[in-house]
Amino acid sequence: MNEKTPVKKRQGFSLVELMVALALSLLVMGFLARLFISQKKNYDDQAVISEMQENVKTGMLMMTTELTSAGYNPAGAAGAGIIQADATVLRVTMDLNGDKDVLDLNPDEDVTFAYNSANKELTRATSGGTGQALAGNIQSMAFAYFDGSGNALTTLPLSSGNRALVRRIKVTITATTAKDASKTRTLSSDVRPRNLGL
Ligand SMILES: [Ca+2]
Ligand SMILES: [Ca+2]
Repeated sequence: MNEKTPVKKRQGFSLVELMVALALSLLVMGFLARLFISQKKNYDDQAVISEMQENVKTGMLMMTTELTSAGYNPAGAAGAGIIQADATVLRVTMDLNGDKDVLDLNPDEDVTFAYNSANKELTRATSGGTGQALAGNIQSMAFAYFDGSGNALTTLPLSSGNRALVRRIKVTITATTAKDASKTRTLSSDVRPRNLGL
């Protein structure tokens, strides 16, 4: 029996093997670290985007719900309707309590939605007062107006004659994140105030 060969085979790792093993594990660790960082960034981005979408969806829903009642005029004597219609300002009235005026608050009968470009906010004001923020981090907001045949009424602000023709309002909002202005989401919604033109 030659005992030298088995002894040699039982030797531990050579320095070269150790170096190779170390290099490989460093590569694997580096890869895993990069994977983890990119996963975490994806997750953070998603969280920021969902927060942004919630913010803009909530603001949009509150606005469109209220706009649906524009022109509500059950007593036929309040003169309710669209008071101001511009690209970034929309003021509407409605006689929600049916007492022949549009002056009452809570529920508010005279509401203005506007885009505040300085603060990047969608605002809501009552009775022509100061707007309060409904949603922040809004990069842009635009109202578009259409008549009963679907034709766009494009001369803004609309004249009183054109305001009376409005049957559909399209709201488009582009929101961004506070952290990163390059991430945006655009949301559009159509409102057909059912009392306009009645
Ligand atoms: Ca009223
Ligand atoms: Ca009243």
